[in-house]
Amino acid sequence: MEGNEESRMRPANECLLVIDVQNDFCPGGALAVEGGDQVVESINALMDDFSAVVLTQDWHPANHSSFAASHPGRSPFEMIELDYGEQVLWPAHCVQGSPGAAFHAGLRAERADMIIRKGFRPAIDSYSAFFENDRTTPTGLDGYLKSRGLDTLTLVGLATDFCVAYSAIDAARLGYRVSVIESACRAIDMDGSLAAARDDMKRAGVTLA
Ligand code: VGL
Ligand code: ZN
Repeated sequence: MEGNEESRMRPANECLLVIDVQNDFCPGGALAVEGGDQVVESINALMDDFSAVVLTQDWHPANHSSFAASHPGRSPFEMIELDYGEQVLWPAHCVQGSPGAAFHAGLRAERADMIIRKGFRPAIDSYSAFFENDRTTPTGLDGYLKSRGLDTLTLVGLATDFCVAYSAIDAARLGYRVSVIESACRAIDMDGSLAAARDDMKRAGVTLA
């Protein structure tokens, strides 16, 4: 990072959790986040400071229930009621195996110890890296981190107000020490969702760095 080439290695209990740095969330992608590709360089640099790096990958079947196209007559960014509660309808994105689901080509994905995929069940979306949107179905990440003795998490990636915030809040609830480096995140920010997500994260005890 500018002005500081020095990298300070974090202790062995710390993990860098990189959320959804995938082509569809970058400019030109199906659910592009403004400036989404701008996080890649700083995330790559941060990877050198951590002995544990985990990536998440949004990974939906083509008929996923979070896609507007799966609900005749509905449009992207509308809300809908699903079995587990309210769900935003999104443009089809991060379809399993598609170029849009791949990590940004500049991301040092080879540095990851673990890649956790989420949102692969047709009937449930999963913003959080820990629980699907029914808030109860686990992804398995908690078990992975705990069994490696990783209890302190730094989150970065896309999008601040959805997958990053949901992951950070769940992690805090699960007892992890959690910080989010906002300069290495970008937001969708629909209808004030970024301000709300920042408030929710702070209330959950997440440090916004
Ligand atoms: C995300 C909306 C739908 C995210 C994923 O990564 O923040 N947002 N799927
Ligand atoms: Zn998604």
